[in-house]
Amino acid sequence: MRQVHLRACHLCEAICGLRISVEDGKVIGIKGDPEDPLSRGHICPKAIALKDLHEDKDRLRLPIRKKIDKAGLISWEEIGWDEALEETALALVKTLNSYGVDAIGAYFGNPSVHNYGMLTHQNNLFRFFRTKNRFSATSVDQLPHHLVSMWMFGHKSLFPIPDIDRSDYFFMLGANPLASNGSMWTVPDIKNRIKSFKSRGGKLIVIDPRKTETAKVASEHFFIKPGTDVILLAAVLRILIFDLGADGVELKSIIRGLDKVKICLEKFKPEWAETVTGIGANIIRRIAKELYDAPSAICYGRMGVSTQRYGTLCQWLIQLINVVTGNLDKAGGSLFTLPAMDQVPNTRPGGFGRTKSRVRGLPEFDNELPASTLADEILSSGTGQIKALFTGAGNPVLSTPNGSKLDQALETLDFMVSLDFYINETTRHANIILPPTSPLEHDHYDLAFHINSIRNTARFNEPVFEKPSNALHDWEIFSRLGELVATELGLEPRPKFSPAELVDNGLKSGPYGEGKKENLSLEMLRKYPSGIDLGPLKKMLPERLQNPEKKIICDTKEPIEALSRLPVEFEEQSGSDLYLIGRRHVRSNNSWMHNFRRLVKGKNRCTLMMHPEDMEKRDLRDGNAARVTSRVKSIEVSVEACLEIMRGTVSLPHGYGHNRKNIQLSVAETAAGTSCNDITDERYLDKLSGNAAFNGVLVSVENIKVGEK
Ligand SMILES: Nc1nc2c(c(=O)[nH]1)N[C@H]1C(S)=C(S)[C@@H](COP(=O)(O)OP(=O)(O)OC[C@H]3O[C@@H](n4cnc5c(=O)[nH]c(N)nc54)[C@H](O)[C@@H]3O)O[C@H]1N2
Ligand SMILES: Nc1nc2c(c(=O)[nH]1)N[C@H]1C(S)=C(S)[C@@H](COP(=O)(O)OP(=O)(O)OC[C@H]3O[C@@H](n4cnc5c(=O)[nH]c(N)nc54)[C@H](O)[C@@H]3O)O[C@H]1N2
Ligand code: SF4
Ligand SMILES: [Mo]
Repeated sequence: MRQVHLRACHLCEAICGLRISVEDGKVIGIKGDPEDPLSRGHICPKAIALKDLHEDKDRLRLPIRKKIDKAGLISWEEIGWDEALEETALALVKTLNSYGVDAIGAYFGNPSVHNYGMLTHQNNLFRFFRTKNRFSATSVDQLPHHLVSMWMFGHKSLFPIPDIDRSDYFFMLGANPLASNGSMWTVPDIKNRIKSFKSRGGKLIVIDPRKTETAKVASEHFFIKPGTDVILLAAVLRILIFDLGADGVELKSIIRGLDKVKICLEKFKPEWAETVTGIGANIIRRIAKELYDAPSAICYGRMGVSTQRYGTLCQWLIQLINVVTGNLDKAGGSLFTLPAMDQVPNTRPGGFGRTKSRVRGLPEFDNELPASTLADEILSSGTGQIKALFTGAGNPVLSTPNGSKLDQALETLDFMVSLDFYINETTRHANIILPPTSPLEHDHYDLAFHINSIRNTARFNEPVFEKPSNALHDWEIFSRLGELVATELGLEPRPKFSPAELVDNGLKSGPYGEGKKENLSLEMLRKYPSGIDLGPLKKMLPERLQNPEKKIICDTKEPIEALSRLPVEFEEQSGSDLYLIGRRHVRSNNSWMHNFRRLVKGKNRCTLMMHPEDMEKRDLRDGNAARVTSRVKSIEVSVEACLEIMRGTVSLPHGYGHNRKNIQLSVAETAAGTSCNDITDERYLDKLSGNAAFNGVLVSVENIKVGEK
């Protein structure tokens, strides 16, 4: 019998609604759900691959333990859950008892934020291991957004969300939502939203060193020299404040410390910005004026400006632009969400720099250290050295800077356990891999992405398939491990609640819960599996601000000092070298969706895009093999001639490099590509936050044949 299940796609931040048809226990079709209030039927090609993920022969169904024979050959044996969990719990407790809590390291990857059970239940285990050595994909991604939100609005998760559906003007830097489907901005069906924005007369300006898919549908696109956006943004803010007198309009009475920002802006004249960024002073003036004059406007930046050497200053300046133009907390500008499960009042606001990493002295944020120093903390001996590592839903060997150093470091651990359903470039180093259920076998609620959404919506989905008898969900693995560790330590485990029960409580006590007109509960959401629309984003200031003053704080010491140092500190990176930037493709998803034939078929996508003039100087032709060298290492890649990339810049996607030994990704291995994070630099960071700077890494490129002559 055919059944249609309604379920969110959890693969990216767009959280599209799906209609999954199932017959005889098999997925026979996946389509968009037109009833979903947010995605309105939109999906991208990755959604169909949920079937492939579910059926993938390489996906682990049972725990495995590594065996190494006398000749050093590695094999894996399937073991029972009891054995696997006990061995893991004992190894972690042993590490704790022998070396102290900081000897236990943890790294959580991106999908842990897309799987609510991993969020709700991590602490069932980690409440016993309050280690300083916690790492996650945050510090190779959106760390600057959290810091800026904490500094300005009083909470790490208070993100201003671009209200594109009601806006008149959009100034977008370093984002390519047509490929990524939006980030820190849950905005499914972005292509049509941009289309209707433009047909209403909206103007979209894109700043990017590559003429991306998004730049192509923009009203105007300007190339920028990688890593220089901070100067552009400071120049725009200077014009707004100095020349146009922008002061926040209606926000004026709740802004604190703008005068201090103003003092630091003096040097950022548009003429200087032109020489640094490559964007004309007259264009910078015009953009500032248009932002000022537009009835409503958005300034938004993503990976291209977050993961570069001034990531935090860029995000801070972006929000200051939204504030002074009066576009924060305004329809058509950027507004805060009010999610049905509102974590803002119930979670830690975040903290910064309260501890430092042992080896390099990098600051903590919200009890996590920058992933760029994970390898150092494993390799450098001394008190606090990581001896045992827990990874969950991550692949830092391919996704963090200088991944090959981490690759080597992982081999030196006493013990490693990975919560993952693949043997990938990272988990191959584990002693034990604990595979959770397939995503279609557990229920789903988007704890994280309703916070970033362009409308307030809520949706809960039942599992598509029953859980197999011998399988555990991610959250059950955390619970079981927590219980075992508690027994070992003679402590109490956390009370048993399922993620669904926690969501039910959160909904009932939330802003649309019991006693409110919506009366939301899990029972209610179950009746509407396409989701419930709670309306457009609304004005919420100053009440929503989480600092005691209820003010928008502009004069936080750290960014103010960094901005005042910038004119003297800003070094022109120069020479005959090239800047490396990343790119995303709609059929790929970080490092882990290359094992599905329907997504990877076609021409090689792991190419180094390069402008023909830069190629000619290096005697390179389209398709040639080239050696790309950074401070860290050299790799070999195939070059792709591209007129749409700025001269002096080269682009290589991340997440490839599936040619390492002993992984088990049979399709990915056939189109292995090269890991661009073998040449990104763990010492090239956004200094203010410790976030990775993937974009703007200096590299040289040479024709391999020429180089070898
Ligand atoms: N050069 C460069 N590097 C980058 C980036 C870049 O733009 N350029 N982008 C960075 C960004 S933004 C990010 S977010 C990171 C991502 O980096 P990571 O989060 O470290 O890696 P992913 O590739 O997302 O790997 C996800 C892993 O989770 C597993 N997984 C998937 N679903 C589940 C699940 O439900 N449960 C469990 N237990 N496991 C699951 C997959 O099998 C896979 O092994 O990469 C970063 N690295
Ligand atoms: N298909 C697909 N979708 C995804 C992902 C994926 O891997 N594949 N990953 C998901 C994740 S984890 C994330 S975080 C989001 C990321 O979402 P986005 O940030 O929207 O995606 P990117 O493609 O990384 O866009 C960054 C852009 O910045 C540009 N850029 C590079 N350097 C600079 C610079 O110095 N200045 C400026 N102005 N621009 C620069 C790049 O050319 C690129 O176009 O995407 C999510 N969605
Ligand atoms: S855009 Fe694609 S991958 Fe992202 S949620 Fe929608 S269907 Fe899934
Ligand atoms: Mo990300």
